[in-house]
Amino acid sequence: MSGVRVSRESGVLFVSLDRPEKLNAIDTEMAHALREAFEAAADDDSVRVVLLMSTGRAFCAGQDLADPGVAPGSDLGATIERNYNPLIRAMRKLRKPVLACVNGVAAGAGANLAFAADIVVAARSASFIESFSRIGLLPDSGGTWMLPRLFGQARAIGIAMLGERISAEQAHAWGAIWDVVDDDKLIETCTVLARTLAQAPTRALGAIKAAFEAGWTSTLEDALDRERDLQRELGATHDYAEGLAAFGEKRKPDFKGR
Ligand code: LHQ
Repeated sequence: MSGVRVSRESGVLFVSLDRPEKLNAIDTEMAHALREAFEAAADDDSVRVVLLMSTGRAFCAGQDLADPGVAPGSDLGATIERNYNPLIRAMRKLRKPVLACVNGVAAGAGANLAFAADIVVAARSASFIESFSRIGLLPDSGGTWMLPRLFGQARAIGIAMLGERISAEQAHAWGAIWDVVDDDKLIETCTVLARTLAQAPTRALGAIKAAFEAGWTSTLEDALDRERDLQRELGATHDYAEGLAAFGEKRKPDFKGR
């Protein structure tokens, strides 16, 4: 009903945009369902990775432009504050990896939803469009923050101003996404990667995510202090003890995410 399907298997929370007849364009209900899925993932120790994916031919066409709530003259800031900002915050604050599996076009907030993931894998036929400027808007959903970081300032501002379609291969060649794979290998590649991440030392991955993000706005001195504090916390985890034991015993570690 909400346009989002959620299921769980072996530590992986599958969150799927499921409004294919609208190219998975996001309405209020979907935005809230997505946010709730990420917030629930934070509270659930059995979830160790979130795999964000979509049904149909598109990943996500961004905001549903047919929604009366975004008609000219309406308060777009209110829509963003209610629907998009809480979603992006929930994704970025989650101390667990988020993997985006981009099957087709990702436009507007749909592109920035994918870029808010930690690891992005795209099908060769997929593409990204910062389509905001085509309709007189600026990139939202964290785009103005994320695009220069992923693409570098020169490309980011070109992408945002021109609103041109960027192929998955181009995004990969520019270093903005983790991988691009043949269309028929996408689901398998993402599922394998998600299972690998679900067996990783979750606390360490969460600390990596938080430290990288904090690092964007801090000095080296602050980063060194943060690394010391986080490493102290990680040194007290089961997974560190297990990692060291497995190394000594020359076996595969059995990480528990705690
Ligand atoms: C759509 C949409 C769509 C509704 C395709 N909505 N129907 C936040 C809050 C506040 C304010 C506003 O913004 C935001 C954030 C944003 O995301 S703004 C950006 C919104 N998204 C866009 O501007 C993208 C608009 N869509 C497109 O550029 C194209 O449709 C893409 C590139 C996604 C796909 O192109 P095609 O593969 O050529 O498909 P199509 O254009 O023929 O679309 C298929 C149908 O889907 C079509 O309907 P129809 O009845 O003619 O078959 C489109 O109208 C509909 N559709 N996107 N966002």
